[in-house]
Amino acid sequence: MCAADSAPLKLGLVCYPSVGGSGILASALGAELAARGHEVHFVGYERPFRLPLDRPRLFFHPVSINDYGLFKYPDYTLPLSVKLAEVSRAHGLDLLHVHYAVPHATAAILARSMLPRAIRPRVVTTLHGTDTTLLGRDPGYGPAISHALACSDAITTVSADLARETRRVLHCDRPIDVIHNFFDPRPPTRSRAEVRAELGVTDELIILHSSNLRPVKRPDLLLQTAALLPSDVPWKLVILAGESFAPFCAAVEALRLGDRVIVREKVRHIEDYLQAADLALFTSQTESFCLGILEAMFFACPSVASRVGGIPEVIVDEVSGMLVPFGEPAAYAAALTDLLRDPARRAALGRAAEQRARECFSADVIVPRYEALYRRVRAAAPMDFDSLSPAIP
Ligand code: GMT
Repeated sequence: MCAADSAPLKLGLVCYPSVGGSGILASALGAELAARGHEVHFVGYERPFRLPLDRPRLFFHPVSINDYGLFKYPDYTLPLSVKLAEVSRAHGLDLLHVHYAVPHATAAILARSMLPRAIRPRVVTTLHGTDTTLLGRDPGYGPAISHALACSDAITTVSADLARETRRVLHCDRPIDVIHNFFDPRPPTRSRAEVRAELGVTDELIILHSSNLRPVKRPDLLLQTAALLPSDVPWKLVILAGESFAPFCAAVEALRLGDRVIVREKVRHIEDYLQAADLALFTSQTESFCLGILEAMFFACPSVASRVGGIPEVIVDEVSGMLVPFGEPAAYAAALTDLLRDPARRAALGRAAEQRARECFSADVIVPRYEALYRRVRAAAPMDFDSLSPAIP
């Protein structure tokens, strides 16, 4: 390897700053890259939720959005592209790595084309899930996503399943690098006993669910499943909600789950709650990976989850968790009930889950794969965009 190959990189990262898996993953990646000596510049309308403050080589550049009277809908893509071009130029960025295609990949390729050829950064697009599975199918977005992928220097997906879906839905025939998600747990800030006391839990088993509660997460099935769990085993369902839980309070009451469900919104120290959990439940309809499952695995907490999308790449069924056909509350409840009643089995699955998380999905395994991709892309000749086949022929 020559010196240039191992030199630190200058990277621009873009993600949604809200509590969503793609933003959480991008924030963790940025922090890890900065800790490994690279210079990392986040660009976006808000500082990402889990991005650590005051770390060397980690910067945030806000994009200001003007709500001009003429616009019915404020535009973010153009100011983002201008800011990306400015930051690239000012800091000599090698590469822009955008997480979630819409609108970040389009903004990045526009930023690149605004700059003189000699200083154009490469563009890496990471697809996270609904940018392919939902927006990719939308005729108002699909061709723009296909075009942005065709113009990206490299494309990654967070699971092999999402790579297959991307080829199928977006007719993408470019190479796709599958790089699974990772998690790097911070030490909890409180003890397990302290967290359980805060939750008002005494001898009950904690079933955890963490998500942004969007419709694909199927919070309806989550609550219906809880309503079928046995009453002779002490348990509580702890929901860590990335968004407001208010829309679901009526369902909790209707299902008579008021004394079983405990909600915490937008928690900053998720590790505190992960260490207190005994089981986790994910009833998603689609899921390219499901970072929530992985976070629980790092704390030896096995999940019962839908057998959909990339989840079978995370959980080995009946070894490091339980996979259940999607959509049947009775099936999720049966799997959970078995585990609630069987501490030895729960512990065995938990141990296997933690081992798998550390061996396959730790920062030390995954981050070097992104670094290798960046170096490969930087070393390659710039793409010839004039030879691209048009997204709208
Ligand atoms: O695709 C989405 O729904 C958004 C995205 C997010 O930002 O929350 O979630 C996706 O990305 C996560 C991180 O890679 C994955 O763990 C989630 O499985 C995935 N969600 C879906 O595929 C529904």
